Amino acid sequence: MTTTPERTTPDLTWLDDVTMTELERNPYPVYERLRAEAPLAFVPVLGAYVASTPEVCREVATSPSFEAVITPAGGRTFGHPAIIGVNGEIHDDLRSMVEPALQPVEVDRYVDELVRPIARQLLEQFEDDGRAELVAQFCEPVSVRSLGNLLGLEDVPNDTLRDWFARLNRSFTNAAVDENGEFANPEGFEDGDRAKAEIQAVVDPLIEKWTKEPGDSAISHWLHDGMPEGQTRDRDYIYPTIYVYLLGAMQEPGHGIASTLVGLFSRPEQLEEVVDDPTLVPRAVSEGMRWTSPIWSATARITKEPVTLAGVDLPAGTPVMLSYGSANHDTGDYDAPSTYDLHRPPLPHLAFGAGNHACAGIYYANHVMRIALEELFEAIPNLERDTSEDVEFWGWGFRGPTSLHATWEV
Ligand code: 261
Repeated sequence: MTTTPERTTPDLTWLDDVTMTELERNPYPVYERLRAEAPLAFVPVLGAYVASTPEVCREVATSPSFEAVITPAGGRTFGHPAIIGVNGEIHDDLRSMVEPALQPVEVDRYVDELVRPIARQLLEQFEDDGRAELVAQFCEPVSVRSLGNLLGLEDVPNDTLRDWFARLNRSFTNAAVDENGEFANPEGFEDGDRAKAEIQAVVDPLIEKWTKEPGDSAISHWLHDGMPEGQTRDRDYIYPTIYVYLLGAMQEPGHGIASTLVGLFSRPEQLEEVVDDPTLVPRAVSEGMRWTSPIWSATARITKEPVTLAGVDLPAGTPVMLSYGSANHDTGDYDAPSTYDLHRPPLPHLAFGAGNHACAGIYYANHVMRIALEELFEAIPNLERDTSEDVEFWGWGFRGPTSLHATWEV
């Protein structure tokens, strides 16, 4: 007698107890279990399927049976047409709108003279203090001031740009749903709505100015480039993509810088190597992006037709969330993935996504993070983590340290 091997459906009832707060505090234990038991699984609190391994994330992001869709809370926050959630001609147009300023030859032309003086000026404000909270005093300001100036928001203060990304973030990731699939915390979108009203009060007049008189800011180019003579893109058409920038592009280089620093602080001998040899900074950043991926689980795709993937039958029109931050901790690809290690084999990771919606700002962001860390290590080579203060990471959609206290001898 022979026994036929049976495919056992894993018991995933434990997923019913997963809460948004738990995922935001520390998503790794839940996702470790998902990767082992069900790399494509319906997560009740999210009301959606989640892809948690590199293989399944890559397949969902690159398969012609899927196309882009914005997450429900993301769509509630940004509206339509946001570049991350559209397809076909609108996506082609929005990519052609944002890409010119992000082309490597173009970035190489401006990025050093944009970012280095900003980093230098921030460092001057605290390098003689012997201590700093680096997230608020360095990582976030470098990120928002650099992109703010590129976009044409020179007159918007750092703290305003930081406040905007934080409020858009909380709205965009207000993902919890109830048993009927309705948003569990609808009031969680209200502050994002107020932030958008404040943003429009500042950006509308700039759009009016640049519509009449084109400037050299990125947003002015978004209005005019590729349009027939005398025509501009409508403000309602570009606002959702402005919000994409004011959240992700403003916030994530700061997360990347801060996470890389926390990773290096966890390996003091590796921090010393990087300080002694700044050519190692790009590797340090790449490992930081793998170790704590800033865009941890904020994008999605939807099936265009019935699809069977990882043993799961998905009807047409099924959204799947891409948990790249989990994929980047897969033990199939990485030894001891929760350890920061500058010297691990430099395998590609998924922190910038994959497929036709992969990050358009990858080249720009990597240079911003590199230049910021070069200037920090040059100014303060004897930087240490202040171990009297805890480092707490937060976020499921977007993830990074909430603060990072450092000290040094002056
Ligand atoms: C610039 C990338 O910004 C985002 C990416 C994914 C989700 C939301 C974002 O604002």
